[in-house]
Amino acid sequence: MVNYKIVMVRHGESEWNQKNLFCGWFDSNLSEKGREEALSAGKALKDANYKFDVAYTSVLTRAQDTLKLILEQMDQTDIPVNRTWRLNERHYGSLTGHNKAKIAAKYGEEQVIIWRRSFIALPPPMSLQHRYCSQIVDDPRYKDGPSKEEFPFTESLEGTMKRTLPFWYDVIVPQIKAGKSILIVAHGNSLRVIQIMSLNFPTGMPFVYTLGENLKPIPNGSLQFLEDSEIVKKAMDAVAAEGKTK
Ligand code: DG2
Repeated sequence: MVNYKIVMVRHGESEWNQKNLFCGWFDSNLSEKGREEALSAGKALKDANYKFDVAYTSVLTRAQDTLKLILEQMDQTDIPVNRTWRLNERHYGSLTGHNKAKIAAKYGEEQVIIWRRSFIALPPPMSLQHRYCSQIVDDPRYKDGPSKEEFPFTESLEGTMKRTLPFWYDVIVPQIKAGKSILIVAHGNSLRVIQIMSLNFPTGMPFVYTLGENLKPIPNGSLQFLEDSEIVKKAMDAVAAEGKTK
């Protein structure tokens, strides 16, 4: 059985993570703790003897700096690094820059859970008058995309998935299949949509999603099918093939 492995890392703690602010497309820097986290991620990967052929990241500084620190720590700064807005964090709309706890106090915790984790819920869009709007929209890093029509002013997880998965399938999957060793450094939600939404869940096969303390998925093997892995793979391949012409 062919196993494909890919290493994914959420960036180190940003200054806005530290302040508990909705960040989205705002370009927050890494905090000191975030830089340390990136260095220890690099050390762990180096100790585990990972050797990468290529790396992918978003156009946001917190992800790029994390990747840079990881590669420096691994003595692998010579590999190609590709940056794309498609791996950006989901756009948090008008919530950007607001404290998550204060927003929960104002609108209720339930509503904040919906805004953060529902697949379809859209945070209210960022208005042109929003404090951070022009800083984001006029940022020259977006001169090559997204287009004016695609440029988001808020995003649901579904919207994030729709702009992230084309990059996953068109660029990353062929590299994985070609046997390349790949590192992706991105964001909580852009990684979430890749990991979960790109799975072709087969019908009628129970899987166990193990949640640790605080109801967060455990880092290793959080998603396990009860069925034998060979059978699961066949079923997933069949689901993936449903959308093909032949
Ligand atoms: C966080 C994620 O994004 O927030 O935008 O605030 O991964 O870039 O730090 P990241 C943000 P939650 O969806 O976990 O609230």
